[in-house]
Amino acid sequence: MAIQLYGFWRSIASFRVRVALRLKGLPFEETPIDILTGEQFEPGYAAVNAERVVPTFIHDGHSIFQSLAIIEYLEDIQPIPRLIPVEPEERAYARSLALLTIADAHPLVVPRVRNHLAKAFGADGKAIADWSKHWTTEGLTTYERLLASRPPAPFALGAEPGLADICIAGQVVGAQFLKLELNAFPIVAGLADRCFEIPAFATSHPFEQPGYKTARAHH
Ligand SMILES: N[C@@H](CCC(=O)N[C@@H](CS)C(=O)NCC(=O)O)C(=O)O
Repeated sequence: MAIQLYGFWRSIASFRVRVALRLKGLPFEETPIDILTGEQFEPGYAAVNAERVVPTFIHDGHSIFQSLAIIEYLEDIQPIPRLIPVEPEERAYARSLALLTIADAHPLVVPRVRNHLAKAFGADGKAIADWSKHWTTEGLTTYERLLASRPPAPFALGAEPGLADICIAGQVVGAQFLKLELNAFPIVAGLADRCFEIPAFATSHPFEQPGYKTARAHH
């Protein structure tokens, strides 16, 4: 059955799901929800996703949200190629690396948090950018420490790219949005470079999405 994805070009969580779908060779159609203009709150989409966020994944009559849940579902319906190792310890390590950005770093820089900083605390554009740079750098710093103690070979868990690499590459995309230098994070940067040599990653990058190209043409 056809796979439909509600996403947005700039959404790092949508990026994660796009890469997983492409690594698994599963065709999908993406419907954009502009989370910068507030389309996520319109009644039509609010009925699709109770959390009013992207991505939402629709397959076979099921609707699934949260990028990690979606990627684990993909792993269940199409186990090859594996994105999450089978051995319990490796599986836990892959999920730990994933949650570092999904649960800890990325949620601090999403539009609803940035908007709340402005509304509730009067933060201006610079203060919000500094906030985002701080938390994005924290995430990169932790990834660099982890990858230094277990060097990529050549990907985070071994020979093939998987869930952990998708999440680390997404954290690097966040740094690119903020024009952060990656010099202090050479192992993370090297891993991301290897990922973006792979078409599934390269074609899923926010700047490769039609919505980005349209937005840029209008500015
Ligand atoms: N933990 C969620 C994150 C979902 C999320 O926050 N998505 C962002 C875009 S990356 C969003 O839709 N934000 C809308 C908003 O903040 O108002 C996941 O991994 O799917």
